[in-house]
Amino acid sequence: MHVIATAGHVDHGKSTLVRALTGSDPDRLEEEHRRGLSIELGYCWTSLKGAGEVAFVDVPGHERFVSTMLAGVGPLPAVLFVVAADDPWMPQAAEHLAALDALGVRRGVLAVTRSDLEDPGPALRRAREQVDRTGLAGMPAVTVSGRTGAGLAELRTALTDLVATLPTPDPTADVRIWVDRVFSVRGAGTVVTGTLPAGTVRVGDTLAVGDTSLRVRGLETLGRPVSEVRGVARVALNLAGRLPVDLRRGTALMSTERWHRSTTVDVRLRGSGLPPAQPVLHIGAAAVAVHVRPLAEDLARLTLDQALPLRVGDRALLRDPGSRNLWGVGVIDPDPAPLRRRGAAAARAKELDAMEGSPAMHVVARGWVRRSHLARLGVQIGPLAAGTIEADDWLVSAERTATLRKRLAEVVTRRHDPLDPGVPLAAVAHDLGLPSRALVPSLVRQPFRVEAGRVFRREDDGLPAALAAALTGLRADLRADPFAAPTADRLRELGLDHRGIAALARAGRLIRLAETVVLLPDALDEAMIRLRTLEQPFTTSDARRALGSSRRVVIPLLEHLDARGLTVRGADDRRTVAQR
Ligand SMILES: Nc1nc2c(ncn2[C@@H]2O[C@H](COP(=O)(O)OP(=O)(O)OP(=O)(O)O)[C@@H](O)[C@H]2O)c(=O)[nH]1
Ligand SMILES: [Mg+2]
Repeated sequence: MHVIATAGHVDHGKSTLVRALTGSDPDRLEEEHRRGLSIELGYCWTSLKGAGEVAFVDVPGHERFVSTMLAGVGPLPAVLFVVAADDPWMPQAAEHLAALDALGVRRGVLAVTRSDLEDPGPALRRAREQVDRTGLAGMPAVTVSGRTGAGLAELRTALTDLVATLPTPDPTADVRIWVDRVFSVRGAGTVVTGTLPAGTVRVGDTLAVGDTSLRVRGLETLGRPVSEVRGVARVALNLAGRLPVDLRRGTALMSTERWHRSTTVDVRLRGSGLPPAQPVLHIGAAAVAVHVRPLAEDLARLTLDQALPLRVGDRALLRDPGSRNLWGVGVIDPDPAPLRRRGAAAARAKELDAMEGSPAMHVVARGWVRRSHLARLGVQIGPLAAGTIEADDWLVSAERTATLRKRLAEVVTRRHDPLDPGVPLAAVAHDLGLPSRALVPSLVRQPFRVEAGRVFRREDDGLPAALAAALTGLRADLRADPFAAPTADRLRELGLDHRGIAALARAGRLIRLAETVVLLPDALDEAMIRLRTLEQPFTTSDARRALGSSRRVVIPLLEHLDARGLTVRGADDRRTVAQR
């Protein structure tokens, strides 16, 4: 399916043309018929040979309904621009054209209608001249009559050609539907409609409105119930759940946890001069009051009255309702850091210049950031820039990495203690202010290394001479019987006090089972081999016999094995070797 919006001055024949193309009336309201003009958005569809189904969002042309018009064209990439043959170039034709241009709409068909009333040549030339000054320059044109049907075949061909040029959206894309209509259906509850630009929605899916999760109870497209629909499509969703009270046109319905909701956004402005301090931001079907802080001639920070799910590359427009002036907006960063220091705005402007079109710069500008957060912001990180490090969903820029490596050297050196060698990863992460300790190993470079959750300097490798001698003595004692832990007296004789034992334990050279009960690390493997030969579950006495050791050693040894998940202690104090 394809979806096209209409645009053009009031009374120029948009709705009549949509009716001629689709056979249904986009003006549904009694008031619209009575007043002979469109007030709300209208939705009709038809099937075009070679193009499949094409739906139209018919917009009102009256100057009072510009906001509604913007909600209609906002989510759509293509337009049917309608001009009357029997009228001069009119203000809302100009306003609509400027809005389409600002929103970045580049594809459309120009239809000069009411050609049964007057020669369409002059109107076509006037419109062509205007259109060619915009992003829609060169758009194909047809002359038609909504009343007699003249030129309709050519218009259908032009529309078929138009939709053939529209890109096919990704069916796996994250869903964002700007609601354009909300109504209640007796027996079904609340139904909302909108355009699904990309992605897939299924009955039973959960979609979010703000922080609220809603379930898709029913789904319709083009008036038919379906179980699944892929964008682009017009959709009507029957929603179940606690509906927010402010659910209305402009509300965004989105895939849960896939979108960042922006209240501050840095943008590129297109248009003449700077917008006023408080214009209205129109994006999708939403219209939100914003505060503009200029950062450079054509860059600004917008602060939104309401959070919206915005992504890098989104096109929007700013409108000053007083002067009716418009500015195009291109989102560069939907989640900028606050500007604190003086002169920060100028520095930020430079950064934004570099960020536009460069996903890698989003990492550079932030220093570190979660990959999943960038995905929420719509930043598609390609291959990482040289020197960028990645761990546990975090990316750290090459520049930040270099600084962190210098500081890591300082931290590890400062915290160095010869009797407690190595600095725990958590302590390093804390001192560096890192968001995750998982990043530390990637920051460690020679002469540092990571072992057993600690960062060591190469100098730490050699144990102090006294400790090395004590360890040699201990090894000799345990050679014959790995479970004959030396007594407290023997440890003293070997020159091992509490600090010495703790240092060897941290360095992974011995296992400390209790205050003065120590074994060599490979005793654990030997213990497991012997315990496996026992009938399971086994008692403490069984274990003592199998290890040929005393309760002084066996009880803390079994507790140590329990703590490491190697054995499992039952209610009756019997144990089983863990299955793994
Ligand atoms: N003779 C003739 N009249 C037309 C033609 N198209 C529209 N009209 C008439 O022009 C008037 C306005 O037509 P609409 O289709 O409602 O115009 P619109 O652009 O939808 O107007 P808004 O939605 O209010 O902006 C109606 O009275 C139509 O009958 C046409 O091709 N020929
Ligand atoms: Mg109309």
